[in-house]
Amino acid sequence: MSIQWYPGHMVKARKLIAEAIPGNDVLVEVVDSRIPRASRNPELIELGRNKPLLIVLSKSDLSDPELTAAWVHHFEQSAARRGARVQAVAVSSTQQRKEARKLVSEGCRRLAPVRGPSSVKPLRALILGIPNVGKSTLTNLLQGRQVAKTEDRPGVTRGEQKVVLDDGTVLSDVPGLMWPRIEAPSVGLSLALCGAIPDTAIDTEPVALFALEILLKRYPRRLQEAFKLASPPASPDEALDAVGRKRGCLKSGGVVDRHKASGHVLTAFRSGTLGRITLDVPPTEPEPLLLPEE
Ligand SMILES: Nc1nc2c(ncn2[C@@H]2O[C@H](COP(=O)(O)OP(=O)(O)OP(=O)(O)O)[C@@H](O)[C@H]2O)c(=O)[nH]1
Ligand SMILES: [Mg+2]
Repeated sequence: MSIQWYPGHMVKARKLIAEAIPGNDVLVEVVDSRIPRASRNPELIELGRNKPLLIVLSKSDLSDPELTAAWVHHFEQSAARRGARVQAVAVSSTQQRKEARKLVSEGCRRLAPVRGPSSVKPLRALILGIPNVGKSTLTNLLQGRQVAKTEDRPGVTRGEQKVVLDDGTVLSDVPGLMWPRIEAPSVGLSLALCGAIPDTAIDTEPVALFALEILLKRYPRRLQEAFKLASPPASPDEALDAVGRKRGCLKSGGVVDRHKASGHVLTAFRSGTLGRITLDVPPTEPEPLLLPEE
């Protein structure tokens, strides 16, 4: 099944971002650390091709720490092989502001050494990425107070918001940008599962089945424990029915309400109840990821 979500405001967002890129020294691309491959927008990669890039893996409190470290390594290795000006760091909103500030500002300084505190010109960084990955949350974390509106739904930020940090860095938070055609079904499902596409734009059952398939393969005990299932389900379908029965999602005649059961699976995944999970596994070899070239 294919999942697409490209509402009208995305066209405006794309134009705004394309116009903002040239005026910045570094692009800070926020990707969801649970899906570092699926949450990279190919259009943003293309638009930012000639700019130094700091890849920030967000929501690292929700992803598998070992795989997050492996992704950071992978991005930097792939970039080093191609002589690309790319750095990668992982952050979380649960982190201390000082620590996040240090990671991001050191990454930016390595990418644009002629800007910033030692220069008369302040560093200008544009925070971009797909919707709901935590761009505005990162802006607030770096600023140390709530300056940008955040909410747990995609499409919250609608315009550009500039913030000046106390070291003079000018940060711009912009709307999240999706791309018009998501080719791989697994990418659409991953984006929906991680909340980058609103539940109102999708059928939640295939998304829950996708999550259950991964859980059964890679984390079967966690699934059993989180939903207190007596025995390990044999298939995603069986798992969804078992979750529905456990959570009392029954229609008349005792039939499981699979839509309601799907909601429980999605909530458990997104809230971290199922533990720290990374859906995208990094390649073992550096791959020719789309990155800017020196
Ligand atoms: N657990 C966890 N949640 C986070 C983290 N960062 C952001 N969030 C949550 O993710 C949701 C989206 O955050 P936003 O900062 O609004 O995302 P955004 O990328 O600005 O979204 P748009 O403006 O819609 O493009 C909010 O509910 C945040 O609280 C994080 O590090 N950990
Ligand atoms: Mg935002």
